[in-house]
Amino acid sequence: KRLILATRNTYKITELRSILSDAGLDVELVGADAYPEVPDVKETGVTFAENALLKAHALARATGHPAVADDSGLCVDVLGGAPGIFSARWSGRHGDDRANLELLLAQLADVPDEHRAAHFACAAALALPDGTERVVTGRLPGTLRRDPVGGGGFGYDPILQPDGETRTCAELTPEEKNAISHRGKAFRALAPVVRDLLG
Ligand code: ITT
Ligand code: NA
Repeated sequence: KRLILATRNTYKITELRSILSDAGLDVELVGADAYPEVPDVKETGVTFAENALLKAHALARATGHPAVADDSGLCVDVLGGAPGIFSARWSGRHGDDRANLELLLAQLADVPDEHRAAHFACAAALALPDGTERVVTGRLPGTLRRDPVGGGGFGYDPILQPDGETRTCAELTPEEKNAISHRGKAFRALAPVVRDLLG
């Protein structure tokens, strides 16, 4: 059985493949890049769950295969949850991780360490071609550093230090990050749901 991963973000594809195959799903995992003719959907939702469902439904409808999608971001307490669903385009340039991270650090320059709590959030959605849908969420709580540290991961990984860690997410191995991450939690919760619905 074929399951489409409704994302073009190569880091996410790598993370999702390893999380879903660790969960023992007996399916062929195919990235959205295998369907270049399917246009990207606009992320017009106001929550991570709405956006994840929009992406999953669009791919499932267009390909005739079940699809899973992720919508995720960084939520900063002192900014009332921003950047949130706007994390990938916080600087105005979608997908420019460096510009997004640097703008956020500048905005938080005057915020003292004890007020730098933040979390990564992820909604993981499954959609079937017949319109059936499921969505679950996961979180990774932590504190924001003042300067980026570490070369792994993507996005805001170099500035988020998970609670209970001395390293940033960008200093963790992929296995260590998957074990505690918002995306790991959400997709490990989604895996049995996928297994049940795909039979
Ligand atoms: P797709 O829509 O194709 O999945 P995208 O990168 O645009 O790719 P999102 O809309 O979900 O994905 O944006 C997520 C943004 O949130 C991403 O660009 C990062 O800035 C941030 N983010 C999400 N998960 C992260 C993680 O595990 N580590 C660091 N930053 C993360
Ligand atoms: Na998004």
